Amino acid sequence: MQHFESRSDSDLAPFGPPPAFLEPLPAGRPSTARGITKYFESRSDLALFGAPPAFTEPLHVGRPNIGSRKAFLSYMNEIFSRRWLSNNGPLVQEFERQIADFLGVKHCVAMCNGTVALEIAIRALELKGEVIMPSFTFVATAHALQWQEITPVFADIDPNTHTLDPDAVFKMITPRTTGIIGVHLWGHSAPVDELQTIADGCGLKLMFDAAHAFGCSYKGRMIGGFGECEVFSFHATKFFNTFEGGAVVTNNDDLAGKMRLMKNFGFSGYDNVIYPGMNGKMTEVAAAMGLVNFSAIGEFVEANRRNYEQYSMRLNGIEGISVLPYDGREQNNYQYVVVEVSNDLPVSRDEIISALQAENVLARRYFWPGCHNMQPYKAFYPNAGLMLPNTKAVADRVIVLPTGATLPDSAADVVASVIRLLTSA
Ligand code: T4K
Repeated sequence: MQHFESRSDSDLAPFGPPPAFLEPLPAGRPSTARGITKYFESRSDLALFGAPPAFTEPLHVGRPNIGSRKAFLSYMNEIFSRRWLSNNGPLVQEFERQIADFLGVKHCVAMCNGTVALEIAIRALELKGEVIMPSFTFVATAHALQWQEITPVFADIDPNTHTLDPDAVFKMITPRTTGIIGVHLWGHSAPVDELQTIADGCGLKLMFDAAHAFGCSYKGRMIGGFGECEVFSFHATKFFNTFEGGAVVTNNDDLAGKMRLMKNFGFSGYDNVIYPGMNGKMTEVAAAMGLVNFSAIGEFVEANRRNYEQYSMRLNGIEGISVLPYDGREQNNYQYVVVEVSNDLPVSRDEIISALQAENVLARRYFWPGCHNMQPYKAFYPNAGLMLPNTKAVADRVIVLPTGATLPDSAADVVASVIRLLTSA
């Protein structure tokens, strides 16, 4: 087995950069592998060793789900006729109403992306000093704090759920701590009740980065109504997208009012600025995309669920490989198919990714190596890793696989065949 010493991203695509995903694609699903079972009989059948790739087009993690083009184009005509493109237009207002209803919350404040939504929520909650969060998340969670000169303090995760470990959170509290940001990673809820108990007991504010968790529930209630507020991302790569977009949802009237001001420069009516603010507004085009996609989320969930079940069925039988399970008692969007690779295998996680990428299955190692190993956090807090053994272990063993409505049926077979070949001694 070939070993790759370097861990840079370019090494993970041994045949050069993947073809651009922005190329116009033919209608329908990407072409499928040829005769999968027969095709992968020996290692020489792997693209890593020179065989043609299993898929002629790249299968991306985060390939956007797109609802009715016709409905979207009809919204575009409406927008052009109305000549109202941004600044709390009618489509944004309708989008906010539908999302708040769906989540069962009082307020949805739509924004231009999830990161700005996080920044505004953090600011509106008046967090300062130190805020505890997981290191095992997309770096935007940490940046939203650091951007406002608040210190992100990284607490370790539970290796079984990949979300914050409440005991670890408790240990990181100091007199400077003002809040906790739980992350519902992969759409799996953070330990909401336990974090709320800690927050209440220590006088801290609790909010959630729910970027991955639109359409998911915690103890039967939709994620969105927990903590002081919850923040969604509607980025193109999310299960439900508005091209770029985000929202803060909350049941707190004052907080919602404050955030509405903050996302619009602090304007309260013409020429009247009553608050420091920025530009966090969602456009009408984004809201139109949101409305169209919102009406298709049932189909998106169904496609993701099918892919997750296929992957689980094919992969869970392979020694040392397991798919992180979704809790069937909850509502899930199944957007992240997360595979864990045991350290005991004769092949490393990164070698598996290289082999999959060679087949045009562009698997990712989210969220390696953890925020604490990225700049500026690595320089600011060089010893943070000492408190994060589970973060390191999980970040080193995770692979995220492509899913979504356009995934070919054969993807799970290909991935399983490749991994089976690599892991057989
Ligand atoms: N909190 C959490 C926990 C998050 O995961 C995120 C975002 C945020 C906060 C911040 O929310 P936003 O401000 O983004 O709304 C991607 C996304 O850009 C990012 O939104 C997302 N998390 C993160 C998990 O994934 P990258 O750096 O991995 O993006 P990139 O360009 O490598 O694209 C990901 C994959 O998607 C690639 O395989 C290509 C494919 N893709 C991408 C786009 C944009 C497509 O097939 N079509 C597309 O249009 O961050």
